[in-house]
Amino acid sequence: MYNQAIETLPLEELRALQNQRFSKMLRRIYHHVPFYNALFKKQGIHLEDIKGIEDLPKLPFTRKTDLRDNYPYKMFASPMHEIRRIHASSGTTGKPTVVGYTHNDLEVFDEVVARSLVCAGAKPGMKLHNAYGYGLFTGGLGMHGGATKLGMAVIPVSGGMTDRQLTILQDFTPEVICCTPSYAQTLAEECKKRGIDTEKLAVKYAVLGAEPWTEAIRKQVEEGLNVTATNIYGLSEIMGPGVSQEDFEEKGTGSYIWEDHFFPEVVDRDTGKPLPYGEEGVLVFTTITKEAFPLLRYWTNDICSIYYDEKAKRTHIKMSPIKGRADDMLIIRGVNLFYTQVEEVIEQFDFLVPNYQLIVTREGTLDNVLVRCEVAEGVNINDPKFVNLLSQKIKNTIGLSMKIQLESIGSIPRSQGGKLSRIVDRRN
Ligand code: DLL
Repeated sequence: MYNQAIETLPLEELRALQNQRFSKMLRRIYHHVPFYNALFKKQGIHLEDIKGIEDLPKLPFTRKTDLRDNYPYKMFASPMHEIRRIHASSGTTGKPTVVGYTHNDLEVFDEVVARSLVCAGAKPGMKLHNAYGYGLFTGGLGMHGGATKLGMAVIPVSGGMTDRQLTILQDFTPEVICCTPSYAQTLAEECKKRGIDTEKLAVKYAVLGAEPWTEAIRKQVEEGLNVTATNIYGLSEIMGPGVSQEDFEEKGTGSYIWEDHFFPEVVDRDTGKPLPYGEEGVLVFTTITKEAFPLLRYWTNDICSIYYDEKAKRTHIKMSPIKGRADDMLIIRGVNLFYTQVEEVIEQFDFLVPNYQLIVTREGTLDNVLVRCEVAEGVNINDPKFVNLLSQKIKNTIGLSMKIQLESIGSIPRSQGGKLSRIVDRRN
């Protein structure tokens, strides 16, 4: 572990630490962020009534629209001369969300990424092939800082230019690679196409995140690149990558949330009521150590559950893989649908590979989904048996009839380096 004392801190001590940090954070936002000051006054919230994190449900959520309304710097709790870095995440509409970091914030960022990298299998002395985008996106510089802190040699490749990525992967002998899962699929596929013997590559671990992915992609990437692949989660508003990370020896049991810095809740998406551990809802974070950009009960819109895993190496809470973002959820004939649900069905068939796309159309008042999915090598796309198997399974597990179009390898768009959109919505 990178920070054994903290990562295995007994729960009571962790709670005490969180409470102490939370109380400080509350005072900071009240006194330094006019938005929160006005909100607390408007809602009649008095700081002395908030005793600790157990009182979080009494406090309001912060939403993406609040950040947009306070664009670009009005949510900052530190003066500009204390800000050392600015990142931004572009939404689908309108202005980006701008986030800032003080020197201390960047130290924390490095710490949580260093912890995450060790959790993923990395060690000091190894080389990191960093294929997350550098720039305003937090992925590139975020992973870079944490890897440096851990004592790795960072190869700052950034995303895209697949030819160059493959040369570096072979010649620079990195033991660890990080990129989006969809780009790892692209790299795995290109290795195969070019006859690169992945047994000969030094790379052993892949740290994948920034978009939802399931076991189907894990299997494809692990086999295709000859690596152990784990999940890294995060968002710019809360920090960037390294809010949570899956352990390479505990694959499939969820990702540790570094809860000495980011306090999680899962709430009902309609009522906002906190849900018990293990129940699926919207993930909400309160940052308890951030200086420049502290957020109270930030509504991530990401759907998952959180739970303690008694068999785990660390004491921190875990989160399940993100099913999708609430605003990316499709409602098809009254049924809620995340694309990861289709991916989970695809995983069950050896004749399919998880290169797929959902095309949503509307005929009259009825919404339809067409699943385009590629087949494994040598599978006949015209054999109705395969279409029937997939469409039946989708109907039985998701409860929706979808049209299926099987396609040969290479037909469906690939990630060119960053996040990949798997839904094409043609309804408007
Ligand atoms: O994607 C930060 C990051 C970089 C995370 C590199 C991991 C690796 P944003 O661009 O602000 O930040 O996007 C954040 O991406 O709210 C989720 O919807 C999604 N997301 C991030 N990681 C995962 C993941 C970065 N592991 C948004 N699984 C988040 C599923 C993820 N979704």
